[in-house]
Amino acid sequence: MASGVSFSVSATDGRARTGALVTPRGAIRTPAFMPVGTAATVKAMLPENVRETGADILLGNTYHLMLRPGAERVARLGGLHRFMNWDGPILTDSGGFQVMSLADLRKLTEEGVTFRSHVDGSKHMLSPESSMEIQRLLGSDIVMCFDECPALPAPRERVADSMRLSMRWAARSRDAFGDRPGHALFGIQQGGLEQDLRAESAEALTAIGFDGYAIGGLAVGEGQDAMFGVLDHAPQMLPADRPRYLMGVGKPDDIVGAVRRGVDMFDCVLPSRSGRTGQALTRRGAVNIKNARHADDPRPLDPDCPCPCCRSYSRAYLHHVFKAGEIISSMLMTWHNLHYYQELMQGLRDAIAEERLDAFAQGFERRRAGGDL
Ligand code: PRF
Ligand code: ZN
Repeated sequence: MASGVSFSVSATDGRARTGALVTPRGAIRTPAFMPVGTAATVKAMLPENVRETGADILLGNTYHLMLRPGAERVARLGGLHRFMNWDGPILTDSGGFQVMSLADLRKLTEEGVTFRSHVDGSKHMLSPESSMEIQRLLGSDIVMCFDECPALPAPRERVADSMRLSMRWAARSRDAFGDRPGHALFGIQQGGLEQDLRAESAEALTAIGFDGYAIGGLAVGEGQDAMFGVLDHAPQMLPADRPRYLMGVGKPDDIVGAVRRGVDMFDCVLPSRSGRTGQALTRRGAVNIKNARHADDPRPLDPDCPCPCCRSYSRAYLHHVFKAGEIISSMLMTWHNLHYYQELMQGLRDAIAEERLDAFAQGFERRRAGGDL
């Protein structure tokens, strides 16, 4: 591993692991959920409040920050941590995946990808080399390789060609990253739903050698059964002594299923985005605060949740401020959702440490199936 960064597994339960990824900016307890701070903010939350929900690390995005405010500017202002007032670790995604989903007029070549900004139409280029440089300027603690990922379903030949391009880009990312003590570089496995392509990708990445390994190319339209089918094998293909990160996942039940299959790290916009659109995620499933049945309900979202939203505000109030378009609606709902995710991760970590993950997962399912109060 890069000097100054270490990963240790302290307990296992079946394929699930708990431990810590330690960086100079702090330890990341695993399994970990990383709130998404795309544009140098976890929307509607102060960074100190994100920390209070129990988050050890945030995710930032190369694509968004290179376009606005620009990586050079962030570097001049002291780096992303100082810029956004978050002193814990930050993982940055490399940009390729976001270019493919957000940018206009994309052109993909062996060299990289050219595209027009979705913000102002300006023309840009990203390559393994420029992505490593931007993530260095941002001051990212965990840098992701530059990769490419087709939406599923896709023909096998398209998935194979894309995976092999991503593996050539992984080698170029490794070379361009160089040796940066205290900073980690993660490779990204691709290969769609094809087990042999996943294995080929894992071998290519392991031969290059990374500080951690992501599983990319999932949660792109294949559905949970297909995703779990891949996760029945993919994590085991990656080195057991390195963290495994499932990118862009997921719903609470996706996370529980992936942890049971050996995944250590997650990120997803779901808790923050759904907080802004009026959906609360609770141990009894999703609650749509827009629903008229909440208008006179004096109870909190979840009576057992100790978050500031549930401690002090009723469903009736949350319904009202959502309907009125008040900013506090996004703040309170996001706080609850992020708190719920972090509490779920702590529950998973404790259950693994005490070798009772099966019972934990059963209780998790039972409460969800029971439904909202
Ligand atoms: N690659 C990168 N970022 C990602 C993904 C990927 O495959 C995904 C897929 N779920 C989300 N974010 N670089
Ligand atoms: Zn709450």
